[in-house]
Amino acid sequence: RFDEDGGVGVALKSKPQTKRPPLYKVMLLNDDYTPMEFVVTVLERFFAIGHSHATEIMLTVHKKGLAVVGVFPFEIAETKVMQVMDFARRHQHPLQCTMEKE
Ligand code: TYC
Repeated sequence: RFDEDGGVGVALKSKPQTKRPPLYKVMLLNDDYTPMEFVVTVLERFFAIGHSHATEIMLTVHKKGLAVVGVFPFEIAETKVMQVMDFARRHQHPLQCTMEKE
């Protein structure tokens, strides 16, 4: 029995519900003015990264231009970006922190 819906084409198929919430990469961008030690402090304070690894990440940003510093659900990523941007602004450094869907 064809065309039981009278040709309207009602979509009945549903996807298997296996979706996880989207994750967002939080990135630091290089600039010429923010002191290296300030960037290390940001990574320690807002991303709970130890001093040695924080120094490595900071140097990666310095050399490559940017680095992913963490991957989080939207609201956490958004909060990290706001905290870092506010901290940098309060210290009058041009450090930029952005997020991007993974
Ligand atoms: N390039 C900066 C300097 O030479 C250091 C720096 C590293 C700045 C990482 C920003 O996200 C950054 N002082």
